[in-house]
Amino acid sequence: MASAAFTVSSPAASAVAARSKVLRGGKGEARTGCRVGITRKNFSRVMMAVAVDISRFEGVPMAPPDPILGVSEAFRADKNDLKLNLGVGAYRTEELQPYVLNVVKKAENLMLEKGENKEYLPIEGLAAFNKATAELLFGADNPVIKQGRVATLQSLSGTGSLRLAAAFIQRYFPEAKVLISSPTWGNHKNIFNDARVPWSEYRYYDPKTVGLDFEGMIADIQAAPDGSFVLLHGCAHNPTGIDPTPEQWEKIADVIQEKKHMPFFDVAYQGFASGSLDEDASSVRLFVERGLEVFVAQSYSKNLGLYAERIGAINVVCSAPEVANRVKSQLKRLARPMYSNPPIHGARIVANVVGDPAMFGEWKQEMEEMAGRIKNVRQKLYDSLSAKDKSGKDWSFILRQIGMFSYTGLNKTQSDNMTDKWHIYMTKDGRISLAGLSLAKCEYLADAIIDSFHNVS
Ligand code: PLA
Repeated sequence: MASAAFTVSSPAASAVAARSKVLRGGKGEARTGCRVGITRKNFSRVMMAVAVDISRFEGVPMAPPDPILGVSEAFRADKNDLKLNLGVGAYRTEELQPYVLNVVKKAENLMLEKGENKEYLPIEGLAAFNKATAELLFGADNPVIKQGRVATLQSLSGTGSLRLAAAFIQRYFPEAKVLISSPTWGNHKNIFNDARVPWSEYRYYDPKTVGLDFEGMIADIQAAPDGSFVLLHGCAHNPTGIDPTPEQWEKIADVIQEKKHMPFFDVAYQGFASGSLDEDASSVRLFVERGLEVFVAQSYSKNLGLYAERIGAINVVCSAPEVANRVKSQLKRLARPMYSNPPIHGARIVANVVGDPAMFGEWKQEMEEMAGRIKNVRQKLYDSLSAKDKSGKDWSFILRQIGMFSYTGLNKTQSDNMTDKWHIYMTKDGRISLAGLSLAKCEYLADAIIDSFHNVS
């Protein structure tokens, strides 16, 4: 029993040992690197499970629903016709239907015609995708690409890329902590927690101005220990929809440089904030132009509508090509035991679309249309709120926010009212996804917001 976490002595414990031996195949063979998951603490619970012969999972509690994806589950269970899902950031048409981009269908047809095989990809992913994704992010003629200073690994969309980078930080920068904005996308904390990377928050949102707390942000980044990682949303900050101005980005870069921090960008919405791929990458490019080493996680869930294909990348800009090679080798080493190698379908779609000038043009047009539709509902929501709300409240902050979301300022009780009374599903932090809203539903949403804001505290 070299692998057990405690010494077996009592008859009862021997029974457990015998049972666990049976469950492990009865041979009691030494399994190096594997520990029986029984500690003194949960030993009695396991004993009880054995005694009454009930599940060995008695000690596993029910997890709470996910604050974002759990909203979609609740929405599906609601039978009311008025229901509206503004929880997850997923683009819908004006008819509130999911949207597959025409250019994606075109690329998929081409792929089908070619009859390509389904062999494993290398650990680092599809070479044509990695080239295309780095060029899209940094710009094709960026010197860092020409000089081979970027380590790019295709990974499991934005989330998987962030998780891989977190594992890298945990392994090679065990002393460092990650600074994340307050608030941020809820899953950031889970990602760093699971990777055992310590994090703390920097001020970002100012409820008084419903804008950026720029002074607070700078002060907190300045006060962090030198060499910290600073997680930044490349564009369309989630959940607030508030981005720094170009001048503010310069100052953020100044402090990060001064403090020898490592900028770590999460770019989940390139092209979706402004409608322009280049404009939405300008924050990242500014840091790269300064010669800094930078981490960037990318996602194609939103801008190409490839949510379920799980396609994205982690890019690490390094000071020299030889450093990039080493970093890449270690990212591959981390990916191999986690998921071995990434899926091919989405990678081929991206590579085909970006690699073909005609399809690339079509994509940009469709992206502009999607971003445009979101801007239209944003305007209509603001107009409806301003016309209907007689209290004199200024709703113009909605127009100042960009991207898929609006951060309404509604608190948890008010958000509960939106769902319980109005069948409008949203996250409990007051965020609504405008990508899930139609022009036709703006007035209804405005009624619900006004009721929740003024009649519920
Ligand atoms: N980073 C940010 C800032 C995000 O908002 C999201 C997605 C991701 C990364 C990850 O996306 P991906 O793994 O699909 O590439 N945020 C969504 C969905 C749209 C979610 O929570 O998973 C959201 O509703 O906030």
